[in-house]
Amino acid sequence: MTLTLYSMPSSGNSYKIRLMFGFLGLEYKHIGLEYETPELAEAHATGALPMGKLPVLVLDDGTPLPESNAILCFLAEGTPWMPRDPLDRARVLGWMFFEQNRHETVIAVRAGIQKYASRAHLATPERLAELLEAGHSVLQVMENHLAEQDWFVGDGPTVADVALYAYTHTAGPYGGFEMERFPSINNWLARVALLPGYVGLEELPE
Ligand SMILES: N[C@@H](CCC(=O)N[C@@H](CS)C(=O)NCC(=O)O)C(=O)O
Repeated sequence: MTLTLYSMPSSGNSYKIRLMFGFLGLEYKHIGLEYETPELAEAHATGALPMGKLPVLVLDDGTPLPESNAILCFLAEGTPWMPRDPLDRARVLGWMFFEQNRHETVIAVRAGIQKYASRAHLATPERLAELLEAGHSVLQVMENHLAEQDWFVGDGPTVADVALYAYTHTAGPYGGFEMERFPSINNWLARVALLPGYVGLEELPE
């Protein structure tokens, strides 16, 4: 099966999928579309992005699958990265919903409004302070959980770890969050980076 991934090189949501491909040791065709480029505008115009966002995984029959966490679940099905036990699967999904509802909307947003020129007007001192406080409370939820166990669900890494790793590992340098307050998160980040097949955010396929 030839899988094609439309991904944004600088985006954590897209990085999740590149990281998952690395951990699964799967080859894929990569089409990089960076923010605010004519190539991304063309992908929008031609309807290549069904929900209007990246990443999108395209199956070999041409079926497009959008939404990063849905793509993770699809790729991980039948592997140890997605538990078979119904309760553990639900726990994995719970952390992935947490990631999209409470984590990405704060941690990634604080980084994004400081990084992308077209969003700089959103980076007011009030908004940055609000996002800093909200981000620290989200990170504290993760810290409390990881103080008790090495991985988010069960005894090994799952797609919940992949989903949460993407924006957490840049929360300090890009988002300005005080990561020294979260030792269990830092130990978990180091554990993820040591897993076989790990690829960094900036390591794009040929
Ligand atoms: N919930 C979506 C969010 C995807 C998303 O927001 N993608 C952004 C980059 S992080 C994007 O495609 N931006 C380009 C655009 O809006 O044109 C997911 O997890 O896949």
